[in-house]
Amino acid sequence: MILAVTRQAAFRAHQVFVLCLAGILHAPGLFAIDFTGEAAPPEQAFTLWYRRPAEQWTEALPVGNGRLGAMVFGGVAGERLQINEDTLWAGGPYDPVNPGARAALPQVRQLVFQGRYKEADQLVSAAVMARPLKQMPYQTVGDVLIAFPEAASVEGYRRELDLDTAVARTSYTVAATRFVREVFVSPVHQVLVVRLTADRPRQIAFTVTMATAQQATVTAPERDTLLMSGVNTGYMGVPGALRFQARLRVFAEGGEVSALGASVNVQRADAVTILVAAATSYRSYDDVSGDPAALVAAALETAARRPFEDLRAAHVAEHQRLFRRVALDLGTTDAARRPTDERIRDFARAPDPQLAALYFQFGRYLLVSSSRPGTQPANLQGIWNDKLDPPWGGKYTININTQMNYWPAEVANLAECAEPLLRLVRELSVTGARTAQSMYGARGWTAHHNTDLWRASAPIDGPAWGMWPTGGAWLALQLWEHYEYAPDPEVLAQVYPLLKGAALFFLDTLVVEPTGRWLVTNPSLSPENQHPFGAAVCAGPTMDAQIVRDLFSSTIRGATLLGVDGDLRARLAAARSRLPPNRIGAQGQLQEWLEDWDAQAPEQQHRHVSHLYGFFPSSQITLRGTPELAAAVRKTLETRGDLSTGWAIAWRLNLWARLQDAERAYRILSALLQPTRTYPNMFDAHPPFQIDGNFGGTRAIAEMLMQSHTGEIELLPALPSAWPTGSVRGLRARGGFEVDLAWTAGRLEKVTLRSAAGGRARLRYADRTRELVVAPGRETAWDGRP
Ligand code: FUC
Repeated sequence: MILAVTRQAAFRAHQVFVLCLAGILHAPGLFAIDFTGEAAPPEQAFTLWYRRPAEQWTEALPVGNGRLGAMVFGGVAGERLQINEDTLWAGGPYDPVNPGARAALPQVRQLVFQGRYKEADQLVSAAVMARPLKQMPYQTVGDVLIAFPEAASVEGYRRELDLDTAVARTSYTVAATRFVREVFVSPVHQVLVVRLTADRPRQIAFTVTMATAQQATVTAPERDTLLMSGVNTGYMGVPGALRFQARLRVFAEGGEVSALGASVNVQRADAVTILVAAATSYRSYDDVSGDPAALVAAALETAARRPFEDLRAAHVAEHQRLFRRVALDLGTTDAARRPTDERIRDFARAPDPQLAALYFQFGRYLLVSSSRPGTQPANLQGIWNDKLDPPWGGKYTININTQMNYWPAEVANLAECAEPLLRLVRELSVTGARTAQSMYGARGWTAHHNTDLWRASAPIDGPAWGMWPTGGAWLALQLWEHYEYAPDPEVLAQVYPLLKGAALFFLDTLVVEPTGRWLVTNPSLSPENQHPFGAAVCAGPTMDAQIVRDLFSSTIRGATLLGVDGDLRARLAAARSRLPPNRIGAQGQLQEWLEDWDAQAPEQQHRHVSHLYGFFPSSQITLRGTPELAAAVRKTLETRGDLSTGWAIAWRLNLWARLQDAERAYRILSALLQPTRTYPNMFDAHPPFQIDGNFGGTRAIAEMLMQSHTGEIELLPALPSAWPTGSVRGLRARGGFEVDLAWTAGRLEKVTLRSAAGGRARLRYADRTRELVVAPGRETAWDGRP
């Protein structure tokens, strides 16, 4: 039976359904489910688990294959699977450059150099900002909702996410029948898979529907099939240009399957597999001619030919290929036997080193599940979002957040997961070349503080956020870092043109500041921080000089390695020598602006620590190389304070790890692992949810154990007393090395280095150094002794 459901009707039905579920699950009285008989902890230590279904979205468990994602609630009366597809964003291809920007910029520059910052801000606002002023948001597909028969009492309930298999599992007993429900999203077969089983025959019964707030219809074209078909929404005057489909099919073993309105009903089955595929018509940032109907039909057809066990085995094998590269043991206490939400609640009170290891592996799990070769990069929420207009649009904020998402990729041995970032930069270098030309009359390419699915690159939101031309350059530098970890000529050939384009933009737009000494960016800002003169817009903020210095240096190095662009190298070197240096201000701090304004800035504890970029993730400033500047970094960090929200704490944590202050770093990690900053499902709270803090925290734990930014591999540089004994296998260091470490009573026992290509490494442990030569494909060890 085919039944068309309007968007409103579907949404209303969805709301009623969710309300009913909420009522059944949580209302005391008639329909309240009594949870009795506590389930034991799962056997696999790297598992998130709970004794109650999720009520809030931030309690639900994320699964994903980089492209397709779901949040699993694990209810008993009903299951809610909130679905995402990584190309379902609002709008369509657009170019937001303000046509008046180029004419206005000379006057803006002049106002800035005259110190008339508020006027400069106003002119940027009136004539330079993008049209529209906002970029397109990332959106949810909708929900798959499964309603089960009433149960008054449930025994031995457990809901879990096994990070090692990437399978979410809900299990419980009702009336002497044990039910098990497994959910995963296969990177191999490109479908979401739900498997329902029971330990007695003919016990499985449910009704499944799909609901969405998108402009879509839900129909049941076959007795076992549901089809959601819709279009995305327009936003800020940019019309929606995408079509999308989600297609669901039910495969029952035994029992009866029938369509009932726009739902499928199953009675008396022994076991059931549900497959869900979703796709949009997005092909690339300038092409929306894809065929979502063909894509979902093909994915379902291919997956439907395989028995459930094969689908599961293929999924687990592909997940483990990446996930199992790193093993981390920081020690285990009794606390590790308790449910995850209780451990987060108590982390500051009782020793629970395994929770930090779980947080590290969860970060790796999230990267594998939200960013794989061929998918979109992980956005502000990875791929998980239940809204049409999520906080900050769920976009790519490139003045810290997107960069932080990829901070763990190299060191935590998931380099492939950074491929979507490489592609994003390549695409931005095309849209950003238009922006460079039409806004600035410059060569090369630029992107400001934000981008979206359509690779918009003009300044948005307002002068204090958007008027920052350095976001693209920072992204390009992450690709250089990718090369440093695996120095491969093919990677260099891909990355070099992107660096060169970013560098050309600055060669053309840097201007001499009024004293005639320095070449600076103007207009720009120190991300999102106001200086004392009523604006953020300024000339030559420290972070810009740091990023441009790194950019010129790596472009010169890349050109030298490739033996190209001799003239350009010379021009870049000359310009680099005129960039303002890192300077120490009157308070002993690292100066945030060209002049020493720091002590007068209105927000002394601002969440951004942009000018500390030079210390982390960059290595322009190092503990042993530039000790005075490193001391100034410390002073700035003291003023900024340890506590902020999610990602801002994670950045501080990485900085303290680089300062090699183990106990301070651990204290900040403890602040990150509190309920105010880590939700029960371990998602990072930058209230609400933002995934960057998870990734930043993961990188920081690696930085505490091993650092490789100075040309040496430093072993256990910030090992806190809370982790006296432990081991790690499979971290990666710059130069193409894999590193295993084992330590006891706070002292290194053994380091093992591996290298596919072979190489020479200089190791540092405490005050000792040692050179090791690793033969290609072999390993070499050191016990850390003289
Ligand atoms: C930056 C931050 C905000 C938020 C946003 C997505 O602009 O300053 O706190 O994280 O990105």
